[in-house]
Amino acid sequence: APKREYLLLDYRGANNCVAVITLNRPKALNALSDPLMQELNCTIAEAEAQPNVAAIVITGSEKAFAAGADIKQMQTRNFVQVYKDNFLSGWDRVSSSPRVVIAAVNGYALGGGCELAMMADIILAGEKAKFGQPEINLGTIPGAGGTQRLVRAIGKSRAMQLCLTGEMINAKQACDWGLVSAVYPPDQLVDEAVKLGEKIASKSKVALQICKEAINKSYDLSLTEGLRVEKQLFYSTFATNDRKEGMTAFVEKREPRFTDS
Ligand code: CO8
Repeated sequence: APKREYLLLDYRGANNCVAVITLNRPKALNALSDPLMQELNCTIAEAEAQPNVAAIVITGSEKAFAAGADIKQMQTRNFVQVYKDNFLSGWDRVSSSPRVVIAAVNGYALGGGCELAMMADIILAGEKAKFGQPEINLGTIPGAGGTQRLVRAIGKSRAMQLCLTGEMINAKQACDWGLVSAVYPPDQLVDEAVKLGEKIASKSKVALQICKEAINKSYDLSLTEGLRVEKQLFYSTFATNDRKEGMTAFVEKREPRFTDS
């Protein structure tokens, strides 16, 4: 197995259907550095390649999901360096996973940490989670979706307020605003995320992937275009065995046996 320095990977749930990636750079509150993000990308690819894996949970510690991009790494860089090196390119790998990605956020999800959580399909939070985009306090702005995904998640006025003040919101607020879908006691959060992953894993993987693709299109397209794409993707499920099995099982009053084909 590849040596991992900044995170842990294990498989949980029935048939090991849920990969759990735990960010593990405690000394820096899981600050996201280039090496950590490279490791995360490789680990996601490894988890995706397991035929049983339908969902990937990304979590951190109870103190921090991730306290943002590594400020010490960025401190001395200049414009030409970040521009030439295309800094942050590849940091959005999570958002293009064909598997279902669940962020289980305990503690701080700040800056790049909040952005990483928003790249997931579903965010669950622990009661002590804190979300924010504090880049403005550093004289900069969010660079991996904070000004874009946050607006879509919570609306313009709230996104403006968070990004312009750098203030944090707690888990309850994040849930009320629709940034996260549920809040759990901190010590139960990862188990709940795995349970959710297991439930999702009982569906047809091909249907899950198509469904994700359709929902993600709503971010990019007008309603008319989005509805058109949805219809085509819906039709495409009729090319799968799983669609036939799902409807046949319903008619025969039994559980479907999906084969991901
Ligand atoms: N980068 C580097 N080191 C960090 C970071 C960070 N973002 N956050 C915390 N650390 C380090 C601290 O320097 C400290 O190290 P040391 O012991 O060597 O001094 C250690 O972690 C513990 O931190 P604190 O002592 O500060 O812990 P506190 O409990 O007192 O405070 C806070 C916790 C409030 C979370 C505080 O650490 C903090 O404010 N951190 C910075 C938060 C922030 O500004 N984040 C935004 C960074 S900019 C950014 O993310 C740009 C987005 C780019 C895109 C990313 C794509 C995924």
